[in-house]
Amino acid sequence: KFSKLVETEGVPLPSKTAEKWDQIQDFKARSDDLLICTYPKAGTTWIQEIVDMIHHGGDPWKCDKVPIYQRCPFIELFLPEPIFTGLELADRMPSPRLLKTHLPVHLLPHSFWEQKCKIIYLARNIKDNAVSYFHFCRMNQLTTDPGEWNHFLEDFIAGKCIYGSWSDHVSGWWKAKDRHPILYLFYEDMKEEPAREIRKVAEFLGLELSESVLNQIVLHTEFCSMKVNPMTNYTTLPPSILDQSVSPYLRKGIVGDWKEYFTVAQSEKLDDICAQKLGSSGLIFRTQL
Ligand code: PPS
Repeated sequence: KFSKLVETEGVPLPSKTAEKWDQIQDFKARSDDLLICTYPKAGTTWIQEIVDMIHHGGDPWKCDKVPIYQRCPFIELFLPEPIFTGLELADRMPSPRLLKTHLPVHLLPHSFWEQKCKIIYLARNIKDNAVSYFHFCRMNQLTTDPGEWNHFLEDFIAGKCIYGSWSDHVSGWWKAKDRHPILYLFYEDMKEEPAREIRKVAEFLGLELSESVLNQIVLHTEFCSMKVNPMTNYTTLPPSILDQSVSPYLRKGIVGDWKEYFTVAQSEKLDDICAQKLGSSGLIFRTQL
């Protein structure tokens, strides 16, 4: 496989990302950049498409000319030549840019803080996030095989997956929102009432949405719409990168799929982790309620 994991400042990252670490840290954010930040598989593609739709007044024809990963470059991603890298794409892009990262808060390039860029963080409950990550690791041909579910879950809990510990990620960004312009959203809230959450995003961006534009965005970004849209479902990448015959990139898109995978003991273990790591922070996920 293309990329092994290399520990970078305490966080496992793909070796290609680690090799270019200085370049990533020197990234020149612009003050009107909007950064979308998530732990992997929290619903990044969903919020990316929502924000791009908001920027284009809800017009799907304007949005869906190119794949989402080109409209919203993933800054620390390095793919095998001749495919783009995130930094190159971002550098070429006119402002205002929409950018994506999975970096934990302490590894974000400093220029984002210096430029006071707006950031949207989307979090997903630990159990569904783990299941989605497991299937992604199975179909992602660039990183090592995750093995069986039980084995993967142990690695996930130990923070050995790419981008490290889920709880450090969600809680680090949660704390940062008190000091920076960060809109912190939850996948479960978006599933419950997408229109309400889309309105929050528009408000954060200082934009107003008419009812008809809002409805259009809700319809265009529903799971079933995005699943069949080649500009959002990643089928434009070859199977040598993402093998969708193993598992589709937009797999199920639901809350509670974890119940199909977890034993009672595993579920209790993750509840304990959330209680210990998030307990005093005020950060509460639906699975904990
Ligand atoms: S990545 O690679 O980290 O950027 O992947 P990411 O987009 O964060 O996560 C993929 C999961 O998000 C689900 N998804 C959606 N759910 C509901 N509605 C919409 N529109 C939507 N778009 C993406 C996707 O199905 C993956 O979750 P699972 O549980 O695996 O289906």
